[in-house]
Order: sequence, then C-alpha cells, then structure tokens
Amino acid sequence: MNINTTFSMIKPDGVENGHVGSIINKIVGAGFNIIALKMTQFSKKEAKSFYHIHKQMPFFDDLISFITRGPIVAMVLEKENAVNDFRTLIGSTDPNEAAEGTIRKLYATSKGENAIHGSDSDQNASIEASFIFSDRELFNGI
Ligand code: 3AN
Repeated sequence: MNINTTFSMIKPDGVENGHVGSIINKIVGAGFNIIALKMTQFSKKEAKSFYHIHKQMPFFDDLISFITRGPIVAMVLEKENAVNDFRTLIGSTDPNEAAEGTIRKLYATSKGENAIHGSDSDQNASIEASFIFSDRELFNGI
C-alpha cells in the first residue's frame, strides 16, 4: 500500500460561507487522515508566489484578490493514493462540471471561487505544504 500525502486549503469563500466543518467532515469521511491543519491568511506577496504558475493567466489578479480577502484553512492529508483520490473528492475546477457529491459541486459557487484547493502532484503537495507549514508543524513529515 502506497500511503502518501496531499496539501489542501479551504479557500476564503468556503470559510466565509460557513462550510469548514462540513468540508472537513467529508474529507475525514472519505478516509483521509489530517496530519497538519491551521487557519491562516495569505498576504498579496505570498499569494503571488503560491500561484506563480498562473501569473500569465487573465484571471491572475482576481485570483490574488480572492485568495487574500480572508482566512483559509490549510491541511496536509494522508491516505493511500492521496493526491489523485483527493482531486476526485473535490471535483472539477468549475463546479458546474464537478461530479455529484464532490466538495466543489456541494460548496463552490464559481470557477474562481471554488471552495477548496487540492495539489495536482506529489511534488507540488510537498512544495505547497512547506509553503504554509513549518517543519515542526509537519510532524509526520512529507
Ligand atoms: P485546480 O484548483 O482545480 O487545480 P487550477 O490549478 O487550474 O485549478 O487553478 C487554480 C485556481 O485558479 C482555481 N482553483 C481557481 O480558483 C482559479 N482559476 C482557474 N481557472 C480559472 C478561470 N478560468 N477563471 C477564474 N479563476 C480560475
């Protein structure tokens, strides 16, 4: 069994709309083990660095305004096949295209404000977790 980890954050819309508890319930119910968790808020500078791969995209400025407008809840999650299984659990970027029962189908309002993030590879999971959490907070390692 290949147990690995992924990084997730409940975005400002998910927090503002009161969905933190329901989303965490769904994550744990799907078999993920939370190995690190905190509520925090991105500065503009941090957000631009976190999302640097989208720098050239037309939605970049909106994305930075959105992700910095309120707190996020960041988590490192452990499970067999964590990255891919978590992407399945959250659903497509656009909630209109997300499968029934997925977190984005249930809680996202638009492609820009889509409630939750999940890493797209093991390498990015590690980079993103280290962006938010210190080594001592990642007590299980990643
Ligand atoms: P995902 O989060 O599903 O991996 P990415 O990595 O393509 O999606 O995009 C990162 C974030 O950028 C998305 N979660 C969403 O908030 C925002 N985003 C992506 N595409 C668009 C778009 N066409 N319009 C507005 N925001 C977008």
